[in-house]
Amino acid sequence: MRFLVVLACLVLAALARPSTHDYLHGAQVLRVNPQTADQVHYLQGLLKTDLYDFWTEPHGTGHPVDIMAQAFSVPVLKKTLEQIDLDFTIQVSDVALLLAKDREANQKARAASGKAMDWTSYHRYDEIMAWLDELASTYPSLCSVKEVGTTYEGRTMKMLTLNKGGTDKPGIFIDGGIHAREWISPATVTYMLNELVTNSDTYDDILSAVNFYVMPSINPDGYEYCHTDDRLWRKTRSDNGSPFGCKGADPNRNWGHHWNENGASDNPCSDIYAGPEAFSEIEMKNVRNQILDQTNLVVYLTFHSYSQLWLYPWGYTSALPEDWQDLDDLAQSAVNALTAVHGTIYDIGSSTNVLYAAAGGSDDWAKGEGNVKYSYTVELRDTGNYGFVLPPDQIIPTGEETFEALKVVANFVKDNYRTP
Ligand code: 0X9
Ligand code: ZN
Repeated sequence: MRFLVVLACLVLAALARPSTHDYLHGAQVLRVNPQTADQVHYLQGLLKTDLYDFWTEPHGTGHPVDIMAQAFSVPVLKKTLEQIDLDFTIQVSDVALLLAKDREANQKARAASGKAMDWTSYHRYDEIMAWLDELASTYPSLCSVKEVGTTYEGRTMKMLTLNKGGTDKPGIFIDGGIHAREWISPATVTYMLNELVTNSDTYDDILSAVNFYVMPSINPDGYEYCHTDDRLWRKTRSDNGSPFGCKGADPNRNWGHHWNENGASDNPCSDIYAGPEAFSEIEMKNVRNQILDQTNLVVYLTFHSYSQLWLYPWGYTSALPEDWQDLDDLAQSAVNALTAVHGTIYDIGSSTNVLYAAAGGSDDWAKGEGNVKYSYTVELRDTGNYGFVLPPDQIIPTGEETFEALKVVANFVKDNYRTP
């Protein structure tokens, strides 16, 4: 009976995620390293209960898993782990403190720079969109901005196109920020875009042969909600009729290729809620339409964090696409160039085999339905020291190394694909 009461309290508290960081005071992130298949299965079961926020998901023995528990449930989690003989280390001892420090670091960097846009701090959605407009007006012969729709809360979504070589060149589609809390993603995408545009003479060979379609922040409502209310928000902000008032769907479980078959939830309160149907989320529909609009896309790159992984389809099954070796080869070259910059190590493989099965991802859709051969999910820095709360002084090094990888991919397209 006592157990049931505790469980009911845990469930209610987990469902009611208040919109301030108060709920994170004393919250901890524990790291466990399952050594047996039973331990992995147990953790996978625990994930499904939605009692804790799994910063990384269990996907096999020897792969560390980071689990965030609110203060009141830390002792319960520790006891649970002890019961299955799982040692843990405390990765973050007070999440609220980590967030407060991060906020301060961001504000300081911001004040020191005084610029409307730079890569020493994380920027708000409107600032990123204003910067896209400014790029297009400063470099009109190189790029243009297109408004591609509005979000659930009415924000305008924009895409920057670089098509110096003409409209029918082979293309690379890049997006960032699908998961709201993964701030290093929009920051890295804008860093790379800035490099390409402001050094266009250096990259003239690439820019003349390859088109780029770039959407740095494709979950704007979620991203803004992170800034204003809950730094650790992952999903969109739509209302899917949850009786508990839970908002949003996981935008990376919402795409229509084997939608909701695996690794997603039907519970609107879950962080991996697939949504009521494929493309229920207007933001994902908007991005999908832009991918479909391009006739000659060769590469799709979607940037996430964290774990330092270069992943390719499939995410819905452990089977591999028949051309997986081509995707693996290009990934290896890209990662070699990335590692050469600051020594950052990445793992490479299919997302089900390296991570876990999770259907409804944008990468699977781009390959399976959008016919984009080289479709990748890149999980940027780090491997868990800061997780989603990567300090702003890591934006530039992350941008530098990831840009080298992008150049390898772009040169590959230039050398191997011609205008039809
Ligand atoms: O689970 C995800 O959506 C991605 N990891 S994250 O920690 N950033 O949430 C991985 C997605 C890999 N691709 C597919 N499963 N299709
Ligand atoms: Zn993500």
